[in-house]
This record gives sequence, C-alpha cells and structure tokens, in this order.
Amino acid sequence: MKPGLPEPHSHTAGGWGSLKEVSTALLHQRVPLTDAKLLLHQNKPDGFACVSCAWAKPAHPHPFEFCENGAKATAWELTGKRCGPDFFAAHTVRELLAWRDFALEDQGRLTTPMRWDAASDRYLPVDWDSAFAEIGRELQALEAKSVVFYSSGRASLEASYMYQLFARLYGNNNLPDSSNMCHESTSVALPKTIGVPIGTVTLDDFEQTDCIFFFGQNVGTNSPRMLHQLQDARKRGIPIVTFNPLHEAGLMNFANPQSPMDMLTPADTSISTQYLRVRAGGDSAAIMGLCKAVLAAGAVDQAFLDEHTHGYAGFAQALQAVSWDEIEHVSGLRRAELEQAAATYMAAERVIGIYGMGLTQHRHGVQNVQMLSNLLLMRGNIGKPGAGICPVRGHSNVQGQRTVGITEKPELAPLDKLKQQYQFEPPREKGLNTVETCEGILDGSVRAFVSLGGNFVRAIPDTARMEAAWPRLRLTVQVSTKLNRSHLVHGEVAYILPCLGRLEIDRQAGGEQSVAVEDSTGCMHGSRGRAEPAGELLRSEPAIIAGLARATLPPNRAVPWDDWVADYSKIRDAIAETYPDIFHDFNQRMWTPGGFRRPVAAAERKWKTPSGKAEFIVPKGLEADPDQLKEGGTVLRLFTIRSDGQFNTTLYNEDDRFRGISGGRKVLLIHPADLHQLGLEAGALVDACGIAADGIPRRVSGLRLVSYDVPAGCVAGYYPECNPLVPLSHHAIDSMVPAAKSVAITLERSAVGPDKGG
Ligand SMILES: Nc1nc2c(c(=O)[nH]1)N[C@H]1C(S)=C(S)[C@@H](COP(=O)(O)OP(=O)(O)OC[C@H]3O[C@@H](n4cnc5c(=O)[nH]c(N)nc54)[C@H](O)[C@@H]3O)O[C@H]1N2
Ligand SMILES: Nc1nc2c(c(=O)[nH]1)N[C@H]1C(S)=C(S)[C@@H](COP(=O)(O)OP(=O)(O)OC[C@H]3O[C@@H](n4cnc5c(=O)[nH]c(N)nc54)[C@H](O)[C@@H]3O)O[C@H]1N2
Ligand SMILES: [Mo]
Repeated sequence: MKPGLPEPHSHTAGGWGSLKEVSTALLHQRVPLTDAKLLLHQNKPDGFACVSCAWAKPAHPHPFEFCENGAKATAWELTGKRCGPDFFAAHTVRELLAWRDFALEDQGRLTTPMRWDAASDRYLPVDWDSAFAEIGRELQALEAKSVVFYSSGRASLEASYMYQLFARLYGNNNLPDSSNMCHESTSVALPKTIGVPIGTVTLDDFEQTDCIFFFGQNVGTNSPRMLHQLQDARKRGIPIVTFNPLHEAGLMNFANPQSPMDMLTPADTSISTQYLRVRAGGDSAAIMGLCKAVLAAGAVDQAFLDEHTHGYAGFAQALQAVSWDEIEHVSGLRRAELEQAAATYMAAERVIGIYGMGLTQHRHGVQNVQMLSNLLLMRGNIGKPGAGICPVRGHSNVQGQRTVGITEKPELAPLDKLKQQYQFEPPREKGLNTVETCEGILDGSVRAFVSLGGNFVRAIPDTARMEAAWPRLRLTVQVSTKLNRSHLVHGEVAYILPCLGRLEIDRQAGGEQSVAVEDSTGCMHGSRGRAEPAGELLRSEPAIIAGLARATLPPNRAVPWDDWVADYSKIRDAIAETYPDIFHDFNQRMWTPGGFRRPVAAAERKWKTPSGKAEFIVPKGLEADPDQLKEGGTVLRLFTIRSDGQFNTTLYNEDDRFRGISGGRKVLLIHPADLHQLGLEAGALVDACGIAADGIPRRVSGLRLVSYDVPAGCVAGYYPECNPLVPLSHHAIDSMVPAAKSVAITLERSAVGPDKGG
C-alpha cells in the first residue's frame, strides 16, 4: 500500500452484517411477518423469481436462495407503507420535486390510478376506464412515430411480449429499454464475434472451470448470489483474476451468511487471487496486454483457431504492433502484472470471462466486450464445458425482454411472423433507442412517453437538460409500483398507473396467474406471486397493457387481449408460436428446476456469423475517450458507481457499507495525489463541472471529497447523483450505451453549504 492512502476497507461481503441489514429493511418497510416468511420461496422452483438481479437460479437451491440485496428488494416491494390519494392531496407536484429520491419511494406502494390536474398542480384519483379512454384518445391523435414505449427490465416475458405487440400494432418500433443503458454493448458486440447476443455459460460451467477472469462487475452488491459459485470455485483452488479500479469488498472476501460454519470461523474465503487496479476505461488496453503475452508465449490453441475462427492473423498483427508502453500508459497497469495474469490464463484449460458495466458503459463499450471475446477465443475458451463468456445482466428479466421482441431494431424482431400471427402490417422503420429518445424529446419530435416500469428521467444522462425539456411532452404515462422522479417531471397530460409487483398474487378471470423470466444464463423460470396485493385497485402489467391497447387500437380479432389477461398460459402459447425454437412447450417447461435453457449456438461451437466462424476483431484504438479527455492537468475521469444501499435509482439507505462511506451520497472518491495536485483536501466541498466538446455547461454542486484508493486521475461518484455530468452525446460507439464510466470533469471549490442529500 502506498503511503498517504487510507486503510483498505476490511469489510466482508455477506456474513452477519447481511442478516442484520435484511431484518432492518423488513422492519423499516413494516413488512408483515406473514410476508417476511415469503423469502423462503424466493428463487425456488414453484416460488417467485427475485425482483433484484438476473443471476442464474440453480435447480437445487440453497435453503435460503436469496441474498441481502434480494431480500431488501423484496422488503421494498412488500412494504406495509402506502402512497394513495391522501398523500397526493397533501402535496403539489412542485413541492414533491424538492424531495429526495429516497423520501419519494419511501412513501410505499402506489394504490390508485392518478391523473395530474394542472389547476391544482396535484395528482388526483381517476378510475381505470377513464384513464384508458383518455390515454387512448391522446395516442390516436398523435403521429405514431412521435410516441415512445420505454420499458425497464423487470417486466415479465408475458407483459413484455404484449407491450412490444401493442407498440407495433400502434405503428412504431420505438421500444427503448433499460438495456440501452446497460448491456446493449453486449448485444451489439457478441453477435459480430460469436454469433449470439448473450453469454454462453451456465451454472454447470462454474463447477467445471479452472480459472475465472472478472472485469468491471461488483458481485458483492449487484449479483451476490453469484458469490456461491465464486466461493465454491475458490474452495477448489481455482484462481480468480479481477480487473477493477476499486478494491470491492465482494471481490476480496466473502463469508456466506447461509453457511453457519463460514460465519463462525474467522477465515473468510478470499475471492480474487490477483487484483489488477485498472484505470477506468483501461480494459481494452489491459486485455491487449494479456493477448500480447499469450501470443509471445506461443500459447494459442492453433487447432481451434484453424477450425473455428476467422481474422486471427490481423489481430495478431495488431498485437505485435502495439507497444507495452502504450498498454501500460492507458491501462494504468504494469507489464509484469499483466504478464502474471496472462500466465494464470495460459495455465488453465477452461476459463470463464465475467463482466459488467465496467466494460459496457464506455465509448469503447462494444470493443471492450469484443476484446474479452478475442482473449477467450485465442485459447478456445468458448463453446466447451467450464469455459465461456458471461455478461452479468442487470434487471431480473432484462435479457428476456429482448428475447420476446422489445427492441427498437426491426431486424431483431420476427416481424413477418407477427404479421402472419396477428394479421397486420408491422412497421419496418428503425425505432428510437434511449439516447435517440432523449434527443427526440430535446428537439420536440417525441411527443409522448409511455413507460412500463423504471425511472427514466433519473436513469438517463444529462439530467438538467432532459428535465427542462420534459414538460414540453404532450403525454406521459408511467406504469409503476412506487413513486419516483419520473412521475413528477411530466407532460401536459400525465398519468400514474399503479401495478402489481411480481411477488403478489395475480388473480384474473381464469384464476391465479404466473409469469416467466429469463436469467443471465439464458434459462427461463416460472414465477408465482404469493403476497396479498398491496391494494384492491392495482392491476397487473398484462391487464394494464391490454387496457391501453383496447382503448387505443382498432379492434383486431387476431389479438385476443381479454383472453390473454384471463389466462396467461395463452400469452405463453402465443410466445411459443412466435418463437418456437426458444419457447416450444413453454407452459409445460416453465417450472423445470433450474429453468429451461434457450438454444445458444456458440455454446456448441456453431457460429452464426456471416463467415460461419468466430471472428477476431481488431480494436479501433485503446484510449477510452479519444474525443473527450485531455490527458493530465486538472481534468479527471469520473466513473459512476452503485452503492450497497441502492437498486439503480431506488435508494434503500444513504450509506455504502462495503466501501465504508457514510454521511450522504453526494461524494467523490479521489486519490490523495490528485487532492494534493489540485490544492484540495479531504472533506472539502466541490462542484464537479463537465468539460464536454459540445460546450454545454454541466455541473453538480456540493460534492464532498473523500480520500480513497482509486487510481490516480480517476474519481468515483454515485449514480444517479452524478448523471447531470454525463453528456447525452457521450455514449458507446455502435451500441449508444451512455458512457457513464468515463466522464471528463474538473473540480471547483463550492460556494454552497453542505448538502447531504442525493
Ligand atoms: N443491489 C443491486 N443489485 C443490482 C443493481 C443495483 O443497483 N443494486 N443494479 C442491477 C443492474 S440494472 C445492473 S446493470 C447490474 C450492475 O452491476 P455492475 O455491472 O456491477 O455495475 P456497477 O455497479 O455500475 O459497477 C461496475 C463495477 O465496475 C467497476 N468499474 C468502473 N469503471 C470500470 C472500468 O473502466 N473498468 C473496469 N474493469 N471496472 C470498472 C466499478 O468499480 C464497479 O465495481 O446490477 C444489477 N443488480
Ligand atoms: N450514471 C449512470 N447512469 C446509469 C447507470 C450507471 O451505472 N451510471 N446504469 C444504467 C443501467 S445499467 C440501468 S439498467 C438503468 C436503470 O433504469 P430503470 O430501469 O429505468 O430504473 P430503475 O431505478 O430500475 O426503476 C425503478 C422504478 O421502477 C418501478 N418498478 C419497480 N418494480 C416494478 C414493477 O414490477 N413493475 C413496474 N411497472 N414498475 C416497477 C418503481 O416505480 C421504481 O421507482 O440506469 C442506467 N443509468
Ligand atoms: Mo442495468
């Protein structure tokens, strides 16, 4: 450890601290005891799929197949608190706009459909039929291409399928979703390299692997159930090599709260065997270094390269041409460290490459993923047991939404099939993704925003510009469980439509209904809600989509909205008809323990690329932000992170236990050498200022500096508090994922007083 740096945080992910956090969350949310017991059904065959992350659900689950954060997400949804008409009567929207995100969601579950009343600036209760009727009239009056249908990745396969059909029957492919801010870089990168848009590994591969490489994913906070697989791997003596600018607790040590022995013995399992503190944005360079070392050692799998790949010669040339100086400079890592990691890689026969937002949310987000694919391909580590590429998806059904047609790219939707199945002419024009939607709102070409879950206004870049443009929208419709900022920044006609969550019993004319979701490993699982609904007026997402569709679209006897809502197995039959390869016998197979897997050609070494081979892709350049960052001087590179106390824009609390941060989220983690160079001190309040090429001023005021062990030149700040600093134009080449992990900023001492808020 270098002198002058703070002590590393000795926190361990998991362990007794986790159990305490869970009971605190249940108490704070006033979850009734009967509902708390529901946790036993989480991620179990015949139970419900957790509403937190998308990590795989094993066929033989642990007695408690949930983690601290999954339990918190459950408590958050099963809360005893309610946000009904009385609450809205007591507060104008203008007043609520000054509230913190935490306070908004902490009002509890929405209970009643609400319509914004301009005269009183309040949301007033409205009945479902009048809500649907007015929204239908508004949508009919608008031009189809000016309406956007956003979805957040939590909605079930059934709801998502109905939603995409609604948009296409209405007349557009404007179906941006949360993955446009997340793993779209994966969905663009992998079809070009290995011919599938998703990862290739399953839980079985974790049992057979002999080495894991881990890039930019914070497992202890964001997919804690995966710690089971990592811990098992470590017990077998498998090396885990981690690339992350921060020393993340979950990647260092883990005590398994579901294994009493682990809790009683002080010796936690150490997770990473080598930890490389790459600079934010330095991964393409770091992986180039690994590949260069493999080439130099002559350790490629030549038979695999010859039989299965294309483009290796060009890639090898690029490896020879790149200098170690450049690799070291851009990655912030030393050649010796990278050679050591490469030696571990070469010593293994079966390697899994895992990654998250640290790779995807960059200008080179697509290239970063392709570089990982290049590394794995060099030694045949794709399409054999114990090896493969493993993007860790975010929301619990975000991968599944794409599978059933939520996409703005018409070529990815089975439009001819939909045409034949539903007797209509589907729109063929490319739709708007998240960034294009924002551009359309800014230039006035987008007039209406319909949202199936999520908190778009808070999740997107350029908060201040976007919030200013929002009121120009004619119509905003938010289908939600909890109050959030996207309800308060709204259009001229604005509705909040409260829905059931996945944990609740969904009673329809045909009895209690179940839904299905797809996990990160391409496995589909049934999910049955067990809690009493949070309110009598709530409707399910399928029922709300059907209500909107009936009120908006001309009658079409080929689309049986009412029958679907009465009995979701009929929606699944329709999905199976559209996608027989993936979903044949959907209703029979959905309760398979461990889920049923969709076909993943690359996992069998079938390459669905134009050349019929897996492709090596030569990187375009290693520098993270060629168009944005001036090296050195006073310019810092900000990467935005999630704390232990949040699920995306939902805040459970304001502390970040694993990183040892307390006293509010408006902080920047900064290296002591940068403090010194800038003449600032720990604890100082600063304004962070954007310095984007577009010249638009961007600022977040009153951030407290925390001296922290980040790579020099990089600072870390929380999402969404730092989103006003992310320029809308600063996004991944090709995938358009906002480059939230690499934003150029400068710091100024603040004029304002302290503000702990977020
Ligand atoms: N509890 C909880 N669970 C969640 C979520 C949540 O907010 N809370 N969100 C869900 C969603 S939608 C998603 S997408 C996932 C997100 O899960 P992750 O993919 O883990 O995303 P982040 O938390 O943004 O952090 C990414 C990690 O990358 C590191 N990092 C940052 N920049 C770089 C870089 O340039 N290179 C490398 N190698 N590392 C870097 C950060 O230090 C951090 O450890 O989690 C899902 N699960
Ligand atoms: N700077 C920066 N920005 C980022 C990121 C980052 O790392 N840095 N990460 C990006 C990523 S990876 C993502 S995925 C996006 C997240 O963007 P979103 O998915 O849009 O945001 P969430 O915060 O997950 O949405 C929370 C809201 O969803 C609603 N909700 C919860 N459950 C349900 C349900 O069952 N049904 C319905 N209808 N509504 C429900 C609640 O009202 C809650 O307030 O943010 C992105 N933005
Ligand atoms: Mo995400």
